[in-house]
Amino acid sequence: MFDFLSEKISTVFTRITGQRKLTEQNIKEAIDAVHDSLLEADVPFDVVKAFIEQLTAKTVGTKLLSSVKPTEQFIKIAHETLTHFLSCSQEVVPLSTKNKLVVMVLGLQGSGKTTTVGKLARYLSITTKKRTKILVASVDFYRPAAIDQLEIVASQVGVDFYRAQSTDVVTAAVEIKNYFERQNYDALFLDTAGRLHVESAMLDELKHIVAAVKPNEKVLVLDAMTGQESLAVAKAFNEAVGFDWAVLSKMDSDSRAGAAFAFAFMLSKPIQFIGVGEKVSELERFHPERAADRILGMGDLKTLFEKIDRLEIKDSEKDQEARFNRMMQGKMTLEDFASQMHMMSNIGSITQLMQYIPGLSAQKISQQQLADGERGMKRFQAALSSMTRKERMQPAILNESRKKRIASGAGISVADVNQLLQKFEESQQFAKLMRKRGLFSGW
Ligand SMILES: Nc1nc2c(ncn2[C@@H]2O[C@H](COP(=O)(O)OP(=O)(O)OP(=O)(O)O)[C@@H](O)[C@H]2O)c(=O)[nH]1
Ligand SMILES: [Mg+2]
Repeated sequence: MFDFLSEKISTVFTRITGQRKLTEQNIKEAIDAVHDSLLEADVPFDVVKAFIEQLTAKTVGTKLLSSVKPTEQFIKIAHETLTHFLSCSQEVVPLSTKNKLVVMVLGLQGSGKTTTVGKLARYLSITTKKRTKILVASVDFYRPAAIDQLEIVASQVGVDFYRAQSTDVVTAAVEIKNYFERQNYDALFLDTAGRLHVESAMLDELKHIVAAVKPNEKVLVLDAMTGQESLAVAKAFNEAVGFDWAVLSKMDSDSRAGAAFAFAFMLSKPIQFIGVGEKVSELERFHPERAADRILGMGDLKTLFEKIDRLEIKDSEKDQEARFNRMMQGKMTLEDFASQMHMMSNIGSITQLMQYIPGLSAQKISQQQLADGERGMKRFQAALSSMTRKERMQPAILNESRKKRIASGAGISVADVNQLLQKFEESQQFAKLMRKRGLFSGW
């Protein structure tokens, strides 16, 4: 997400870390380099100026140099200043289901509203413990296929969809709200129409919808690819309709993330989520502290763990425990191997995973190696899925003719199947070895 900025700024910090002594002069040089990197990342000039002033005030001429570890101290101060800068003084908890939740999604045409409605509905359905009844609906009557698009998204996510009978925007909004209440839903996500530019007709219409449905959270979707322009858009929406928090979509694009950097400072509202791809699962929470980690090149393990946690909800605790016990006893089956692999592929591709792991930035491993790794995983998955359950539970029964059948069913070679079995055998041996050495004791 902040790759561009991170690449520039982490180089500055790596250089400092490599120096044995820190002087006023090299602190100043580092701050100047941060200044230039921010401008290059498309952060508005005034915002860069404000940030550099804060950073300078906390470092130059302070007791930093006489501290025990000046370099660590400097990086810590930079991290704190950055976190504070990306944070919003207003603490807002998004998607609160304490009361009935009505979320209205606003934004320009093509900013990603409909996709974001699906992503947020999915996020809510995964993260709430109790069974939350979620409804999505749209009052976008401008583009003929807009409502059908939302219906498809709803079915992908597995939430309910309602199509208003009326095609008058405000009447339809009231109809949707009534349906939501009558059917006793817990949460409603209302998709709205966008226009190409901020214009008074659109803003007036949104105001009428707000008055009709009284949303408790108004969410602005901004396209990160539009850079600084998106900040002006946010200001216009805020003045005319108001909003509570924002989602920055298309952060997977090679946009320079200047808008994300400047948002809290300029709007005094938080970014709560970022869109990182077209799929409904490609949504992440935005955490200022973690964004600061990333910008400074500290990786983002926390986001990765959260992704894993969310998946674990689906994998029942009992299954996990049983699998773990089998692994401890060196009795893991190919069935276990398959579910582990399935979980991995749900978390994301290897390339995606890499960016979260500090020190493992994708640059250090060649694209070719990554692509080979991904292909290998896919072949393994294909082989596993063309085996019968019995074969997965007792791989010892796999003879040559069974292997041939699996290979042709999966569209791979017998050598690939053998390679899978060998990897599986290695992992079994490894588990046994760990157990022998008592490394599992105390779990
Ligand atoms: N790469 C990427 N594409 C996205 C993301 N969010 C949305 N898109 C794509 O952006 C395009 C527009 O998304 P929509 O959700 O239809 O946007 P919208 O704001 O509802 O558009 P209108 O209804 O026409 O105003 C689609 O092709 C989406 O797949 C994202 O986070 N990353
Ligand atoms: Mg739409």
